[in-house]
Amino acid sequence: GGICAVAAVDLGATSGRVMIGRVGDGVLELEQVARFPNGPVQRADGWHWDVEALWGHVREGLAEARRREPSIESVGIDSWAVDYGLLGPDGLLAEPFHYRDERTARGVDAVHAVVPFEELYRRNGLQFLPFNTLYQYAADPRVVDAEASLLIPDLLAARLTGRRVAERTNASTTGLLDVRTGEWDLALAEALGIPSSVLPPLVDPGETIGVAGSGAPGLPVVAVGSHDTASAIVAVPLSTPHAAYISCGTWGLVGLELSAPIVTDAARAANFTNEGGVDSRVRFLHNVTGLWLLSETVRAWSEHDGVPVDLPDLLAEAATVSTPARLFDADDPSLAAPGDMPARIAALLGMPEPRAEARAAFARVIVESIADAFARAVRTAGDLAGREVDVIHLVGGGALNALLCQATADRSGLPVLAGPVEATALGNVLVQARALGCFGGDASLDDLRQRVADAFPPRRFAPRP
Ligand code: LRH
Repeated sequence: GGICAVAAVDLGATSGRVMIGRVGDGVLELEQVARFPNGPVQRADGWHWDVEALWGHVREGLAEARRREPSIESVGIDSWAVDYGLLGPDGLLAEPFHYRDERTARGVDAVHAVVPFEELYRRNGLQFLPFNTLYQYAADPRVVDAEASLLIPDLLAARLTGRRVAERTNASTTGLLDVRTGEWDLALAEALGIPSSVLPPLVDPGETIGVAGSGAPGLPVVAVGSHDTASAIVAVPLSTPHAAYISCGTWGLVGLELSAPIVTDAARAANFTNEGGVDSRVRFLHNVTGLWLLSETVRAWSEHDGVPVDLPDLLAEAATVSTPARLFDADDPSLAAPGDMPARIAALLGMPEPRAEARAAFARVIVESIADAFARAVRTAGDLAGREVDVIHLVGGGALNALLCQATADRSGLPVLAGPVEATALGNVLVQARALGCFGGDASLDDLRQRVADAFPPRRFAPRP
């Protein structure tokens, strides 16, 4: 058969990319067309995303992708969850906030005063994260003035097509979807003073959102798992219900794929979430602070030194030091905000900030602390779901970090299968390709995952005693 080509826009919390995906018989490949930095930008009123810059990069990247591969049939967009732009008649009312801006704390109290967390969990199934969209709305008075509120991928899709929709997997991270029906919980929105008019019609991965205008003339925009984690889980080569996954980038999303949500008291107490997956699967997982701890540490040292600190070099050296005796809780809330990361970690450890010659050992403590949190979350996921977990798939950028993969295997006592690194972009590409009919008829998630396993055999890390 022939080859299908699609474009994938994948916006991560540290960088964004435009890729060409090619899919066919025995073919599954990605070509990176554009990569651009992304991250929190500080303005007078707090941390934001520079969405205008992202939009420019996306448009240019798509133009370049189509120059290189004129047969591209569609584009799909994914990004981090929860953040939104409020739209008025002339576009954005204001620059979207970054979920790490601390204004969300005010929203938490306001929401819980109206709907206690226990009830919220029963209704939306989400773990408590202070930046879930419903808390952000409670700290954002402009929401009542908006015509619509669009999550970041939907915002870009609307710029391309003129259509305002809410893709369902990402909408599940707002806290305003009913965890049982997958529809907007309008009664909840009303109770929280969020006008139902700002909540756009829901679409599912695989549906065509529209055809792009001047941003990418004539190109169909297809909904994918627009929550990056939903796309990543599509491309985890899970082969049994006993497999857990860790989607490891800025965050480590640790859990299981289920067919129905678990909203028990125990799941709530363990802070496990039930996010919406592609094909109505449930992403039953916990957010562990992931590579953010390393990237922020390296950023602080680079700023201090005035020259960039090389992460791969640092990790290679970290692998040579002995296993640290003391760890810190990677999930500690004090590590959420940008800036001063080495100082904040040192404070948790009760020690001074490391001098230059102790940096590798410090990096090792960070890696082991992340791995420890990963292992605990895998164990909890299995306990809560009543499943005997026997293997962990680790996908995303973290799969390149052999030290982290091995430490996760060692601390969990389970084999870690690392890769693909590009799970999110692959999941984005596969869902588009399926929607375009490139697989001839219907392909199940199992079929898609088999293609991933064939094209990207994972690297195995056996647990050491
Ligand atoms: C990972 C991610 C995660 C969310 C967080 C805001 O990029 O989408 O799934 O919890 O960002």
